[in-house]
Amino acid sequence: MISNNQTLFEKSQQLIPGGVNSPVRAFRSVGGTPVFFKKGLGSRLWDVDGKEYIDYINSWGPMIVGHAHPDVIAAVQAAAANSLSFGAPTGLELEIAELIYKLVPSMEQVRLVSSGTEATMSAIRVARGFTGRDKIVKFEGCYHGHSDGLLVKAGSGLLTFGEPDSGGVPASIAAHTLTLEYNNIQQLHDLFKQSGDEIACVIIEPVVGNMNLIVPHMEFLQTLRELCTKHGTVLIFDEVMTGFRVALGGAQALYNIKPDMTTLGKVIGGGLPVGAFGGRKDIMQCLAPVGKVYQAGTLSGNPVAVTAGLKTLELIQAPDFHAKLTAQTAKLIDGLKAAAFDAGVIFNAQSVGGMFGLYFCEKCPTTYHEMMQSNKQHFNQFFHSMLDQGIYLGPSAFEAGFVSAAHSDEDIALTLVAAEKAFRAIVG
Ligand code: HOZ
Repeated sequence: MISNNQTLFEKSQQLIPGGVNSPVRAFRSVGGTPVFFKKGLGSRLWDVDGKEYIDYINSWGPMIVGHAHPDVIAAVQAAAANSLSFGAPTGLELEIAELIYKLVPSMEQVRLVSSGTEATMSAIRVARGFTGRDKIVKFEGCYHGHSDGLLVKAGSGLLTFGEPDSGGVPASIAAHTLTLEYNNIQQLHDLFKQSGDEIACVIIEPVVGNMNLIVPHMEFLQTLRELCTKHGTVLIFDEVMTGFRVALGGAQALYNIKPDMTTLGKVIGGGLPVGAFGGRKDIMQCLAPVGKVYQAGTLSGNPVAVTAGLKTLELIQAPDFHAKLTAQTAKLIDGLKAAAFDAGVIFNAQSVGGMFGLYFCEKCPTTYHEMMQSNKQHFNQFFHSMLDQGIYLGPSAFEAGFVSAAHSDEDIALTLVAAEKAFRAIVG
């Protein structure tokens, strides 16, 4: 029987490259037909064929309070009635800047943009303007959006398709990007010894969510902080994914490391397009119109999007919000590990706050190379069995998963019943 999903996908491919507006969504890595959604509520989604799913993507992180939360929807509706955009300042922007500073105190000044890609791209420009240096450092398998200089040995969709470097990026631009192995302290020392004083900034996902989930070693983050300080290099924490999700104050609060700059996205917009970058005031003062580093955007600080973000940030400040989210995510992970063990499947999993990683290998990976050891074929079998049973996971072995505050005990229990069946199918 031809489904609406299939029909829409076939038609979309005629007009939209690959039928999707962001590559991972095309299911190329796992095979099959992408799901076209029409409705979400709380932890659940419904596709165009009317099938219901428990959602563990949550729009790749933003839907931390669940889909269509009534308070968020009401706030957005009220804001929309006052115009969708002004292209001029509003009090809402000051309100969110104050709130960001309160929750993430390293962000002494902040500028709002419309996506995580814009946030990281702009943060790097400011860091270069501030230091007068060109070289930047990133880590293999980390993904910081799709600006040219950051598509070097990158994660997310590039890993999904097995090509960590993108076409269309001039070699002369990529040449300014140096790439090190995540969690490798020796490589940090070696690079900074050799060219520390030429490095404008180091950008890092303090918990990686774009080559599946990778947790940092404390000593690695501490060494990075020390070396950046010693060499006058701007340390940028890309907290687009981890911000407000692994803890209220993000990964920098969780690990007690203060970056010079931070980039935000996802949760900060509550599902509408918002990004932000900010940090030390002396660095941020390099931005136009105060300083010489140019950056701009017609929809930056959009009142409706900022309202969704403000309401979401208000909701996640409820007492124990993150403790409950963390516990619920851990319950899912513990249950999955037990189910895999019972079925005799080589599997591991871990979570940080409301983010989790699933690995079809013995140990939780700590680097890109270890992550590549995960059995992709087993992941794909698991993914499709879960999807058939109405559990929606990221369609790639290299993406992290996300739990929301709307995920109930019943959701977790249903997920684990499905997982038992999915693991058993793997061993046949
Ligand atoms: N880059 C996102 C996952 N890490 C995927 C974005 C999307 O397809 O919406």
